[in-house]
Amino acid sequence: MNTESVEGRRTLAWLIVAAAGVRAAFGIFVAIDAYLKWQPGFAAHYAGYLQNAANGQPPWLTPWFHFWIQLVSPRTGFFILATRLIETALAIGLLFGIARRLTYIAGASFSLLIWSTAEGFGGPYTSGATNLGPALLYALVFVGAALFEGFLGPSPYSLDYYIGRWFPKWRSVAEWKPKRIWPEVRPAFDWDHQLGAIGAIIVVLALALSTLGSATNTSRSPATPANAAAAVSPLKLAATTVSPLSMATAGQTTRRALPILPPLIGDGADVNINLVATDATIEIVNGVQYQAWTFNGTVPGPILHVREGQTVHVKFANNGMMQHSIDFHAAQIDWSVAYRSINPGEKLEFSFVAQVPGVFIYHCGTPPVLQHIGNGMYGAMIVDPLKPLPPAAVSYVLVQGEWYTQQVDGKLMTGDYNKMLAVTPDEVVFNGIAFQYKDNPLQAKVGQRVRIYFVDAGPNLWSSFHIIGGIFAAVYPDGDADHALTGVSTYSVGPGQGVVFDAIMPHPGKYPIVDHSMRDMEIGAAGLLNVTQ
Ligand SMILES: [Cu+2]
Repeated sequence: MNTESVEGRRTLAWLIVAAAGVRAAFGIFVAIDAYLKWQPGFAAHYAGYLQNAANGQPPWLTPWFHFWIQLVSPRTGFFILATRLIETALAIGLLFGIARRLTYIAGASFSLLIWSTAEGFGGPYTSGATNLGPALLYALVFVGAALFEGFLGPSPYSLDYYIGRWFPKWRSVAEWKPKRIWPEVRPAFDWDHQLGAIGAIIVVLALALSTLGSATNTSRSPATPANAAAAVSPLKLAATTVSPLSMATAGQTTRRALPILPPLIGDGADVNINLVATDATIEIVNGVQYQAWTFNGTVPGPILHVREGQTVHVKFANNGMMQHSIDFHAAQIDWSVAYRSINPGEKLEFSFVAQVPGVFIYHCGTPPVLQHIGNGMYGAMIVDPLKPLPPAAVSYVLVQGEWYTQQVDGKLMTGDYNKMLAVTPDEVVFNGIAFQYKDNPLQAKVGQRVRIYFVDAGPNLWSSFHIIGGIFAAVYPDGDADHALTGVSTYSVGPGQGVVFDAIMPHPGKYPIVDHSMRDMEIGAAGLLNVTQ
């Protein structure tokens, strides 16, 4: 354009004002984002969001996400600080127009990195997702702003302009064409008009971006609590509303062995336990699979049965894809040593004396623990008391847990960390599979004492344990004979707690065993006790 004519100068001046307005408006967005990054919630959930993004991705992306998880997991502190500093620098660079060339390059690269790691590629590249993802939009805005300002040349609405006049070498980080002749500031119109224009551009962009943001967040599916939770999350993920229960195969559930209390691991003073953290695809309701993180390939992990006073020697190996650990509620031990996280391929050994009888959870304690328990890393340890409970004719072990899912493909699900945070489970289950004891009931005889060792693994919900048509003959909170309660119909078991329930059914029949929290019963926490003559 002819910048010598008054008309040409006026047009150029307007475009430079517009570019400054776009940059400042975007700077406000990035500044808000940077502020949120400095909040404690970001640090607390950083690893969870990264792993959440890795879930539900197509198989060809698996190596990329595993590379990042391996890189970031042992060094989350560094990556959290780096993210905070980069975002803050970007916000300052945009708002004040400092080192704009560097800011745009760093901003676009950083947004692409977020898009392809923490955000999980967003976009129509994963099952069930159609949104572009804010990180990709951010990258496009950085590129667009760079092109716009590169075309227009030096902008008097930037600190770069004044630093460059005082210290010319600065122009190489500030401008796309640093050799261009820097004009004197010759405003073609007064400051009132220019500031008014910048303000108007900021308002228009704010409205446009917020509309766009809400459109990309809600375009995929009808509103549900889970979607609402995902929409307010600082990082978007490709969650779907497909429920595993809605995809369950009709008909008889696969028959599995009933969860009968196994014999003691050993009779002597010492027992050995081998546990391996390993990824496994398991069934969570008839015909629907879930990519779980497990102990020894099952959810719950193996039932560990020992006796009060025995010394338990634990060998723990990590064959998973990220750090894991093991935490025994039956132990009294320096947790910072015994329960420390180990890397894939590493092993860990420790011993403890099972001094306190009862029924206890064991679980992975690697942050975010919510995600590790939520993905299936839990099990039950029973420590028989020296002063025995009344003899039972039959003993079962039920471990209650919750599944928070997103669809990978078809009837294959994976974990959804945002749902875990929002406590919106898709299933609440006994021993990993919804409704499995409806088709394959626990068995007892009339008048027999039937014992249920019960653990609520959570990770989040209390269980209000009840047998419909029955009153427990005894309830032993924590599984200790000295804690016996009688005449209890329904008893609360908190996340991480274990309780022993004794039932003696006076009449034959099929008695529902439920979590009396009705929602949880509807979504899987229901089975049957079949009492025969
Ligand atoms: Cu773990």
